[in-house]
Amino acid sequence: MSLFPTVSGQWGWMLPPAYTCIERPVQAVCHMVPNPNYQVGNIQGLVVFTQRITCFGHYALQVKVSVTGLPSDGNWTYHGFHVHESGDMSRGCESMGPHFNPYRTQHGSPADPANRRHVGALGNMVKDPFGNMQGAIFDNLASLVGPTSILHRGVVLHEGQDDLGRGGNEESLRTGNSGRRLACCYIQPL
Ligand SMILES: [Cu+2]
Ligand SMILES: [Zn+2]
Repeated sequence: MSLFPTVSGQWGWMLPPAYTCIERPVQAVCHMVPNPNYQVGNIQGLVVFTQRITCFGHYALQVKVSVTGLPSDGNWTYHGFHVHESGDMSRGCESMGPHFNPYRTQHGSPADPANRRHVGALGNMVKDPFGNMQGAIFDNLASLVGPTSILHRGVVLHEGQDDLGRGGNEESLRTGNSGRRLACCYIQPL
């Protein structure tokens, strides 16, 4: 016996298809590799994206990051961490293009409203004095479904700190002055 009784005739159009309302967690992974165009340190890492998709919409995207082997001067440092437009790593991290920016807005902080940040602007990740990075981000704009989906795009970890659009120059509103690309990866749906 099926969940919905069979209704035929003039009322058949009222039945929802059985798959319209399935609650599910969606996941994606990204295996960080050093930028072949700029090899510093001995970088390895993993980014895991998890999001609950429900019948009524979706929850914030959880981004878990763990990276080791970053070059370190022995201090805690901030590093720009973004989703870039393309998943293309054929010419290293540089071929991943600019920040993922479907709404054609200026660069900003993940706390800024959607019209004043890039969808890919996930802000900064903190590196410890030993060259390790461990942490989680929740983001309300970047998603694994819909128009702001980051699937098949790229994650780039930068050498410098993202000024979150507050740097007072033109580059700040484009890239956050995060500097060179240390490592990157392709966002692969699980
Ligand atoms: Cu970036
Ligand atoms: Zn940006």
